[in-house]
Amino acid sequence: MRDATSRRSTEGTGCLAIAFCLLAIGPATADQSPPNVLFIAVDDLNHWVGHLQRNRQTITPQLDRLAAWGVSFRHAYCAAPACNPSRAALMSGMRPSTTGVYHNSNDYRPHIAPEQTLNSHFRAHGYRVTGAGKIYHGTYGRRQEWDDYLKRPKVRSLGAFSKSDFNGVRWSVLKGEDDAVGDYFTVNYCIEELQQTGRKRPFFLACGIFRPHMPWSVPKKYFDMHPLEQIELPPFRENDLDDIPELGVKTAKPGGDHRAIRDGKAWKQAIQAYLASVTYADTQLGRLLDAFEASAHFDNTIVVLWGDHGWHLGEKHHWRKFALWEEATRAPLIWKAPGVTPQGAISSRTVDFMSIYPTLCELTDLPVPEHVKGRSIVSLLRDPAAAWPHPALTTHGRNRHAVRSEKWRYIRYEDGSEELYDHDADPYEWNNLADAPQHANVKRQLSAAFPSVNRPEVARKTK
Ligand SMILES: [Ca+2]
Ligand SMILES: [Ca+2]
Repeated sequence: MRDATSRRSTEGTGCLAIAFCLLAIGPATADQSPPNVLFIAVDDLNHWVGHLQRNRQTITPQLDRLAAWGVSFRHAYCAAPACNPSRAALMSGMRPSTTGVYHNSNDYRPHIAPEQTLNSHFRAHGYRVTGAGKIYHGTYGRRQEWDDYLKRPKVRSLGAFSKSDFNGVRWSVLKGEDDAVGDYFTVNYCIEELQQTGRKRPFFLACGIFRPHMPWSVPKKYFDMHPLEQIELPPFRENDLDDIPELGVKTAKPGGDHRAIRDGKAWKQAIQAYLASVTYADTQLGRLLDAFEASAHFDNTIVVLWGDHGWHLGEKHHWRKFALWEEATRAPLIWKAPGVTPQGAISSRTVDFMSIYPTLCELTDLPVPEHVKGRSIVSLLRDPAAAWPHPALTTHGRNRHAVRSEKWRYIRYEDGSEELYDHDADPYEWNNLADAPQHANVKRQLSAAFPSVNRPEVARKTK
């Protein structure tokens, strides 16, 4: 491994002279080859990440290490709170309300052209585009859009010490080591790609880590890092659903997962299993970051890491994603862009994942395709505290949206019912203020961010 300490100190002190720094280095200086892109997705990773401090039980030293290399966003939100529509939107640059791809059952492929995707765009502009693991949802990926993509590896199972299943919320305490889970091989593939040198084309390397997606089955050592007797429940109100519209209560489905888990006295066990899976994913990320730091590409590679949406673990009597509240919509977003991002900064500005496509284009001097409607956040990567008046938008079904500003969350369902939360006073969204007359103006202002076009849902895939 090369000397990371000296590199960091050089960058750190050099950038004290900010004006000089901006002149001296940039994403595409004349004597430098185009920057590579290391594109990392972590499936179902909510905001329980160490440096974001939402849940202090979590153990994520590698996510925190990556954040220390660049800029992490405290208020980053998915375009849709489910795997397929979130990823289809992020990778196409088009919102669910534009494509009609709202749910996991909506196969995006007839509605998003191959040349519209982020990976195709980079490939068309001379990048070697490769990947492994989960970038697109399930079986929906189009392998022909990639120069190479790891086939799903056969993972040799050594069995489990125990298994649990409550209404489909599932986990196992696995025997064996890190290679008992497929992510180990995803990361191996990406490490080998990072170790290549001498290629003529810049690379766009996509690493799709699957944990902490269910089943939360990871080796026992990760459960042992989160002892059951130390697990704490998230902040929670028994009567939290009392002031929520009917469609919101239906979203929470309190009689489903939550009842099964409480009846089974398994709430803390489930949290332990999620935390163990987060730490497993974090550990695999660490293997990737080690290889990246030791590679020839560290100083000329843009890194972006995103979770595809959040996850409830009993807040609002709800489990999983599939909702428009903070827990289901907020996910990590971390950027390292050489010559652009300061080190170890956290931005509080509200951004959503529609920003990723145009931001990557701007950082690499690629044109932004006409169909891509998100806003580049390069200005926030340069100055994480810069003014940013734009709220984040999340969509969960046709005409069902949430707008998030730094202070407010405003949800409007398709029947016109609403929720409004003041995050300055109520960070867990317990008090729905939507009916308070003094907030009518706030709702009116936030509603300007709702999309004007709400395309009908496309066909559902039949099994
Ligand atoms: Ca997901
Ligand atoms: Ca409530």
